[in-house]
Amino acid sequence: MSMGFDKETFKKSVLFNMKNVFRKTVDEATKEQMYQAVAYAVKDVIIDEWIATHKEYEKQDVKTLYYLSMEFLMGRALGNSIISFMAQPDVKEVLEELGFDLNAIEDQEPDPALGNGGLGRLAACFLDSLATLGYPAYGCGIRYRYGMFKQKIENGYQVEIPDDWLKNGYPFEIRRAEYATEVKFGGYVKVVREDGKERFVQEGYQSVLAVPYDMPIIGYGNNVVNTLRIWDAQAINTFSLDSFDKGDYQKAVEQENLAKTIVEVLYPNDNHYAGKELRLKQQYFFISASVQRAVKKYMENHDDIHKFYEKNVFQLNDTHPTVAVPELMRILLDDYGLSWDEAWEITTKTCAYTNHTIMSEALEKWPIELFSRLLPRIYQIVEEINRRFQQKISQMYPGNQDKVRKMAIVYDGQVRMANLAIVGGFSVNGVARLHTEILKNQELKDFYEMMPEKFNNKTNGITQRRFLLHGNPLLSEWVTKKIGNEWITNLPHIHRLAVYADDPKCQQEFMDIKYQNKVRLARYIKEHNGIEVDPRSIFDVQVKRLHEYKRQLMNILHVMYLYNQLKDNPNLDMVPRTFIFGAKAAAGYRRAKLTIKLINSVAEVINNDRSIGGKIKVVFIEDYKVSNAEIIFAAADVSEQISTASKEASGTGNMKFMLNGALTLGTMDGANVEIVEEVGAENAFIFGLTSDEVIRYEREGGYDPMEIFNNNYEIRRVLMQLINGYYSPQDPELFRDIYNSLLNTMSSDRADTYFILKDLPSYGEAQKRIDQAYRDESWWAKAAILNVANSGKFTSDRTILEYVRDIWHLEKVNVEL
Ligand code: NBY
Repeated sequence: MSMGFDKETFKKSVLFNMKNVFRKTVDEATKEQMYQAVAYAVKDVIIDEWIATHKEYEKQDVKTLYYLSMEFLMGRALGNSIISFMAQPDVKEVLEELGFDLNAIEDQEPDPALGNGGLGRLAACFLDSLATLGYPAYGCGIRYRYGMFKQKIENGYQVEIPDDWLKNGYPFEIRRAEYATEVKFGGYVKVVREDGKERFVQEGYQSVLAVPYDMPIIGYGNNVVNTLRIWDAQAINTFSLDSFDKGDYQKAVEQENLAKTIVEVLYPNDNHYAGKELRLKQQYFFISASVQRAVKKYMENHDDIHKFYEKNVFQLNDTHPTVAVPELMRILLDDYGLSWDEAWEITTKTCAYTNHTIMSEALEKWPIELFSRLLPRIYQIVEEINRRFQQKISQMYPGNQDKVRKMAIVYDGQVRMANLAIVGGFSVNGVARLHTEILKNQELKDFYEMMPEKFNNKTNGITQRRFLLHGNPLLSEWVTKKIGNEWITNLPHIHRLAVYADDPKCQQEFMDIKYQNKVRLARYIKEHNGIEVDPRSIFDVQVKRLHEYKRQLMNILHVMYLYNQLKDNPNLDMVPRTFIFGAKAAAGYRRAKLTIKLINSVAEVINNDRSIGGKIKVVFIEDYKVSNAEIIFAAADVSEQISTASKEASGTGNMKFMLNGALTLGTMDGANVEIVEEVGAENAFIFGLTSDEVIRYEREGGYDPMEIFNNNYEIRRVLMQLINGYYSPQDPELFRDIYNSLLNTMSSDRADTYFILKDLPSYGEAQKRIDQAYRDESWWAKAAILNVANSGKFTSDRTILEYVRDIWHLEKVNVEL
């Protein structure tokens, strides 16, 4: 138990906060008020540790990581915090004594959803591991007024509802007005000559005030509390008579608007670059504020800016924070008067870049017209970085214009952010072994040849504290009963479970727990979707963002195929199956939204057909998010990880399922490769083209889906049902676009870009193997236990230790109270 916690003190604190915040006693309080009072009481518990942690960092003059990310998909803080100071049973008791149920209180918290999907959630897992391992780190991001939209399904269609997560205030955050910082946009650059030297000054600009809010990141049982710092924007000189008089009325209003719009909303695209001006403003806004603050903080306790990199490291979470490179250069050149070479050495020793995708539509490229207008001084610096880099290319590859064309930072009227991130830092990493190899050998081949020493792999991980300890209390207790609790901070220890995999009693216990978790999910589905599902059926789950490369479409086409088989033969011998989907589509991604409609249309027909004896059910869970994800992973039998090989950089959902004892049905893509390596191919269901095969086809201009359409009757039958009104009698043309995308005909893309028809037969075979395998309960239980037992590699603690060893070089800190 953490030293800061005492049950009676905690109870008093809840009562005190209830009175102080709401002017109420506990028996008058609503559940929402109770949640707030408990959250404030939690803050009371950790506040001294939070202060002590930062005192200790200062005292030891530690090197600090700044994890720069547009997204932090934190999920609820309350339950996780209570677990971190190891007082869950006590808090539960206190609440019971006050007449409340802890789960119901946790349910009152809005999910802070300042992220889209994998990339944002990875950032959140990393912060958890950093604090638990005791490493000095800040998460730096944006305090979006509206996070990831809430998804409603109406008539089978996705409807987006604004996520007003700050509506009732967020009790865990603290506003730090004392660190407010000005960020400048637009205007022009003036050259000032001072004692023989040129200085560059931005004039005629608009600016906003960046105001940070801090959230505590609580380490597990170690008194360490790190900080997630997210920036809000405020108008700088709220418009005064003064500026009105000077005729600056227009500008004052504009600045007011800029502040309001800049942090208004998270862009809901994942793996897709949209090129919106406001997005670039968001990027520079939080980066300028974070970098300015990091430099100031460093200079408060040091006198030599040249050694900045010895005490600071910036990790760029994808290219979105890449303006950190020219922004640090700007501060060093313009504010500290360093020479270019001095500034460049510091910058390139401070910055490191993580790549999360090879999808070409995700590559960030800003038109120089827009970039230079918004960030005139930054653009000059980028031009100079580019000029010097092009010179270097020419030296290394004399006369090779092709190399310049491919690697230049500014080219074809665009600033290429990935190239800038690679050149401006000392490290480039991919997020799974296969992904990093593809970067080195295909996408970033030229850079790898020129600077191989920068490239390294860091296979992603997840925090077992949230995704097992908090999300799956039954399994978590069972594991601890069998092997002790060391797995909580040392996941590879969970391998000790392997010896129980063959034990019939343990198998039974494991399957009972899985069953209870399925009952819990069934209850959730009944409550939220009004659909009855049978917890004795196989729970086959695909939850993740909706994207064509992730191939939810292949999954539902297979369901349509199975349904046809059942209609032909209602006595078909199959284990009842519940196909569970959960996915948000980017608001402007039409085909993804149509796929959601298709899934719901198929569900509607199948779930209401009594003739198939309930052998298949299809459920689309509304509003997939971190809080219901925890319930879903715990209840899954089958984990669908079926992306087109080479497209999913890593995946992290795959790891969460494995940790909860689901078997992977997947392609050899991303981290699936390493999952199979750990658990053994015999304990997973692998199918489909390999990444080499996909890449070869792509080089040759694709394959011919029409051949499959011609020769495979079952596939043809399914595809025809997309256009004959089978699932949309009122509008037979509804799914025409999906049909066309597979076969092609008119669209500009290659037909079946993601090899869905190509992989469908082998996917169907793998599904059959699952049906057979599940009938042998003992085999299944053994394989499931072995999945849990072999998940040790996939803790984000391991990932962080590798980043620390190879990139960040941080020292562990002990915090005593
Ligand atoms: O990052 C995901 C990858 O798809 C997944 O394979 C990997 O496991 C995960 C963590 O490394 N990428 C991802 O989630 N990307 C985004 O969410 C994203 C968001 C916005 C933009 C691009 C990508 N954007 O350009 O606006």
